[in-house]
Amino acid sequence: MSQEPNVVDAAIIGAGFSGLYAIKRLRDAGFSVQAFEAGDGIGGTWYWNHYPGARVDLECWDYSYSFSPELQDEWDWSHRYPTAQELMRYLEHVADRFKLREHIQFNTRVDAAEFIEAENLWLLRTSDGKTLKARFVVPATGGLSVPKPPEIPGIETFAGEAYHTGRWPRQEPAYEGKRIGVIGTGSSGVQVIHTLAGKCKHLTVFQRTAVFVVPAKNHPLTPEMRQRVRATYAERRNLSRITRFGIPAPMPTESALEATPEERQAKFENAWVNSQLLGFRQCFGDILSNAEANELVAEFIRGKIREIVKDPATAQKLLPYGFPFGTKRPCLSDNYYSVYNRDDVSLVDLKSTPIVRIVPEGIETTEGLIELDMLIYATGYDALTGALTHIDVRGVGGRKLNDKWTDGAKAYLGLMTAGFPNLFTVTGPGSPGPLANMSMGIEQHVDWITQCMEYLRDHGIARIDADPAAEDAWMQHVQEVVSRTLYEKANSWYRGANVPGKPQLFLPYLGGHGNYRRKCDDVAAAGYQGFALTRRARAGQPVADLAGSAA
Ligand code: NA7
Repeated sequence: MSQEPNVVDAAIIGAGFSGLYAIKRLRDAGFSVQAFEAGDGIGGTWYWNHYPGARVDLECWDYSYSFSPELQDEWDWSHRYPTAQELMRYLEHVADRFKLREHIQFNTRVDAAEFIEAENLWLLRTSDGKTLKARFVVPATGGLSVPKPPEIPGIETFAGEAYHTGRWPRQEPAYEGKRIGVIGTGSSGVQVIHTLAGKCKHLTVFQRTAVFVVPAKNHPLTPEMRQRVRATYAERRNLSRITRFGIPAPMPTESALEATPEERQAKFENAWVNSQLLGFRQCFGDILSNAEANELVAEFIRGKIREIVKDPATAQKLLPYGFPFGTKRPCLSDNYYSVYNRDDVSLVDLKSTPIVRIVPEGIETTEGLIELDMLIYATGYDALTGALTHIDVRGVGGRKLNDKWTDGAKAYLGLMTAGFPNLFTVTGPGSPGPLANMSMGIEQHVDWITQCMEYLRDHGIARIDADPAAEDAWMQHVQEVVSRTLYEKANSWYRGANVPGKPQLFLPYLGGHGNYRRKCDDVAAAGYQGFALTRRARAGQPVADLAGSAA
């Protein structure tokens, strides 16, 4: 499409799951593409998060690309939940098989992106001191890519080794014989804890909020298991495209409160034994919307914790309270609770024993010094918006994205933020994002973006921007939907509550992957309703504005 030198059709930021697929789809549709990746390899989230025990928490059949049946058939997953390392091998294979690497410039960060209105082009500045112009920008930057350090005084004084799970060193550290402290008990912390317990001299867990951890039931896959899935893969994917969570499991409608105690017990017990991330939520239709129904699940899991953890005082500290089950992502682990029965693992409950400061020798709590050789920060991310707000993005009139998002991020359908034309926010604020299968959501977004760019090319349209009114209405709808659930009762990263000073707004769309996909398709079919399209100027003709109508 682009005829000018040093101008590409699409600049893609990031070479993880979404960046790789964006390169493929846009290139195959005839667009020139240039991707930038800060790391020295592909993989995105999986490149940075390869800490001990890092695994995906959706089954491999679902957390993988669906665009190529050949790819599905030829790739043999080893486990139900693959490790970060295996996911990296998969993504490497995808990059090689579809010849994507030649479009990626590694070790290069996009520092700034400025929209040049007169040209309808974005000017990107990269960390190698160069610039590039692009008609479209596709930040495939991921929702969990900017680590959030713990806000603890003295952090810089620690004399031992210190790592954040989201920036794990390429050279695996040695753990044997070391006294290791882990701060944080979200998904990353839980995976680190159950993996390092028994592999170091002593493990001390610093827990601020106890989480719900359900069995992973991870296991190796046999050729027969793979064959069973392959035989119905197409149906599985088709079903996933219409469900709430983007996996092949429709949600029930019956209420937990209408079931008998015996029926509930049987369903919960089955969810525990045949566990998976959404198992408990699939027991009844109101687990995420009715506090009483939710508490039944919460109490069932607390009962399991009491059964597993032998020391009642430790068990008590591990019981999750203060937020409904499922409103922070539950964690998967087959041995998390039982590691607390080991003599070489101890738990510090920061609610009763807060950290005073980090010192060269370790962590000083209100009950004294805990000496450590290694500190692991599993303290999460500046999620969903962090990757974009860390780039100096300036749209129409030089407006900074950070200024626009001061009171909370906004994007129409999670795809575009008004005033920043031709910039697509892949799985952005207002899309289901992390509250549905991310790999499904990524493909849906990249497909939509590709089709949109094809439409613009075919209709001589130079610029597309979200209509501010449509954007406001959509974000209001996002808030209305979440208000019908229990999600806002948790201080989760879904609403920026984990980052001090970050505006608090619930960003993922909870209307369900299937409904959302339909809405996006309808908007496109109606000539991009809610978007303003501007036709390319021809000699002697003024630029025409087409408000969300077909050309
Ligand atoms: P999360 O889920 O944000 O968890 C971070 C954990 O770190 C959580 O337990 C936090 O406690 C804790 N934390 C954060 N800051 C501090 C400080 N300053 N002191 C003590 N503890 C702290 O991040 P993860 O990396 O585990 O998982 C992110 C997602 O990746 C996950 O949801 C899956 O989708 C995959 P808090 O709960 O805030 O009290």
